[in-house]
Order: sequence, then structure tokens, then C-alpha cells
Amino acid sequence: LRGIAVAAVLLGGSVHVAVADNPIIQTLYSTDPAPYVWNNTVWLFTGHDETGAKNYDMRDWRLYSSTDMVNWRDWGVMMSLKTFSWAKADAWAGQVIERDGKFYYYVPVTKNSGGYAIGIGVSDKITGPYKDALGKQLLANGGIDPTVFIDDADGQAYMYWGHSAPYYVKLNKDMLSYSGSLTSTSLQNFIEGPWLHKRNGTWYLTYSSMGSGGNEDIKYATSTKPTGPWTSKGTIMPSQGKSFTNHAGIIDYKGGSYFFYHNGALPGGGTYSRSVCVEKFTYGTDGSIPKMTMTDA
Ligand code: FUB
Repeated sequence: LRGIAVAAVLLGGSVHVAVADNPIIQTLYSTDPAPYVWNNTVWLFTGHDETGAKNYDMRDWRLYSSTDMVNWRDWGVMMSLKTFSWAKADAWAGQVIERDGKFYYYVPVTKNSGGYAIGIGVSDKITGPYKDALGKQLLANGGIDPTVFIDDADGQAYMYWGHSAPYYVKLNKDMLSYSGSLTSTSLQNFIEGPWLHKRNGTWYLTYSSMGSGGNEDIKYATSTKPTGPWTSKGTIMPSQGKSFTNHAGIIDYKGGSYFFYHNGALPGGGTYSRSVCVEKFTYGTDGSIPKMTMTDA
């Protein structure tokens, strides 16, 4: 057993504990988890490290789903670098969100002409296939790792992304364009991998930063507004394990809260051979996210 993620549910007054192995995907190397709760199901979008890679060799994005957080169905590849004729490499960390019956997949890639850009895949079905929505980049400023969230209060969609410096834009209702300029914000020691979510009126921005153990850790900040300013709240997951990067995704599902991340825990694993894992957690009464360690690094 390579570490466990425990999902406990109350059944008829007794606690039934269902146990899933971490990493939760053990058939290939998976990265950059972007979980999404839709239609009573957890849809887990991931990146994919090619086996035997000596660098970040990532060519497609994959999808898994679960209704019990223990058993995961593999939907295979639903978008790849080939989807974007203007991109040549780096199928990195993306996120899917639904609006008006369409699914939008925001991803970073490296352009044929060089440099990172954010592209958008679109599909009528969550399972894809996703097509290039624009035939070109949405934007490019050297940043990666888009995270998207629609405010339940007014329907405004926000996208954060970045590398070393975090940026955001307000997306228009079409989800394919934005209003205003690219706005930078301040997050303590931000490197990459932002994850935006809202809970009980508080906005959370979780991200990867330089950890004291030499690998990335996961920190978070909160705000009363989706555009900040952001107040640092400390470390969720310290630097640990065999992968330099880590990458967070957070959801609530069937009464539980779940923190997704990746590490190098599968055999042969490491910085370029990562695996998605999950931990169940409980928010503090003050809305804080507890510190968690990897069940298996
Ligand atoms: O997986 C490639 C890159 O490494 C991602 O875009 C970053 O978040 C980091 O995980």
C-alpha cells in the first residue's frame, strides 16, 4: 500500500471508511490536478508526464471521474497539443469550467513561435473532445497555469494565471474574451499554479511557492474580493517528496472537502514523472485550511 487517502462517510450512524490508494492514478504519470464538481460527479482533469521523460514532456490532457472519491473512471485523452495548431509544446496545467451548457478548458502551452500563451478548448460535453475555441491564443504575457472561477453572486468570471507574478482578468460572458487589461496582484513567494475558489463569502487563492525543503510548497491567501488584495494565510502543504513542483486543486463534494496535489510517489517517479494524489480535510471554524502532509511522497 503506497499511502492512503481516506474518505469517511456516515452511514446509518456508524462511520464507514472507504480507502483509496494515493496516488489515485497508478496507470500512468499524471500532473496538475484540476477537479471540478458537475452533475453530482467529480471530474478530475490532469496533465500527463510521458514515461521516461528527462524534462517536462507533456503532450495531452486527461480526464477521470468519480462519484465516491475512491473509484476513478478513466476517460482517456480529451485534448492534446494537436488541438492547438499554433502551439508546439507544454500541455501544462489547465482548468475546465462550464457556462451555459458549454465546457471551457483554459490551458497554457508554448507557441510555435516560442513563449507561453493561454489557449481555450471548448466542448458541448464535459468528456470532450475539446476543440480550439479561438484558433489562436487568448493572451500571452509569459504566464502559465490558468485558473477560472465564476462568482455565484453576480456571474462574473475571473481568470488568474502567472509565473513568478500572478495576474488576473475579468472574462466576458462568452468566456472567450476579456475586459480591461491584464492586472498583476501580489502573493507572497508566488511561483505558479494558482487555484481560485470561494467559500462562505471568502475568496481563496492557493498557489505553488518555494518551500523550505527545496521543492515547491503550497501556500494560500484569502480576500473578501475576487480581485484581492490578498492576505497570506500560510502553508497548506510543505515541500516534500521527489517532485520539484506541486500543484493544488480544491473542491467540496458530498459534504467533504478535498485537496488535490501531485508528487513523485509512483515507482520511477520524480520531477518529470508525477502523480496526482488527494487528501480529505476539514476547514477550521474560521475558514482556515489545515496544514497537510503527503500520505506518500
Ligand atoms: O506540469 C507542468 C508545470 O509544472 C505546471 O504548469 C506547473 O504548475 C507545474 O506543476
